[in-house]
Amino acid sequence: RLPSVSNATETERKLETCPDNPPRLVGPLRVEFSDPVTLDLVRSENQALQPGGRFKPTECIAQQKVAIIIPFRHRDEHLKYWLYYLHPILQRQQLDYGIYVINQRPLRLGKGETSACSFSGQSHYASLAASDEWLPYAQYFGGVSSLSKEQYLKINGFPNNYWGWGGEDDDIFNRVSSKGMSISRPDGVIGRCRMIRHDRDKQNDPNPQRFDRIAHTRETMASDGINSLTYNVVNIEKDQLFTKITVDVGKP
Ligand code: NGS
Repeated sequence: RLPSVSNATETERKLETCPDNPPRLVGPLRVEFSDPVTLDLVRSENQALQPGGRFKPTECIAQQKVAIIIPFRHRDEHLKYWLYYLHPILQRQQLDYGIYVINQRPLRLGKGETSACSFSGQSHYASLAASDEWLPYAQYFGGVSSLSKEQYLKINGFPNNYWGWGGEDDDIFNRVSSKGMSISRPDGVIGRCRMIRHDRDKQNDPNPQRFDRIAHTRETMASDGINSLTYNVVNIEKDQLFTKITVDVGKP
């Protein structure tokens, strides 16, 4: 017998595509950062996850396959709440998804320095998209954004030549707009987000070169991006809730 051309399993072939409106959405949620949350609690509440923070619905075939990429450094307290609130939402949305925490290999912190976390309520939402709830300026592209693989490759990925705080998101805005793409900013009903307020990180001062860099994105983007990216993978950890990839991206 000839091997099947499709790699879908027998069960998948019988399933229908998930509906446009997933049936178990619950609407707005109360999001609090004062309640204690542990990773074990999140694991016990998300038992349908596959190792590495992977999920796909069993009742239908997901319309979207999404990699959620979290650039990460010293924010374990924030990540815990993120996982607690987002995993159930993404499952109710019937997405085929995976959570990838990209951990920039820690700089050596001085004695007594830890990453600071302070929380207070502030709405913030952005995606290839950002709602009106928190838009510091019209071209803002920070926070949460989404791109298809094709869109990402069209802009040659993200810049590698920004060190320290600020401007890298403006560079991505320049890339997107210079390729003639428009940015959709869903309203606060479809696109909702809650920002975890925090202090500026230590050893991450504003980058004095950022204004000069964003003035030249159009000239630099063809040679600086995914095609010039270099890094070393230091460790890959597959937790039930996420895949954490620790990378060394070098230094300025
Ligand atoms: C701009 C920064 C962006 C930053 C935004 C919001 O000034 O990278 O502020 O910052 N651009 C430059 O510095 C060129 S925030 O209010 O979140 O601290 O995302």
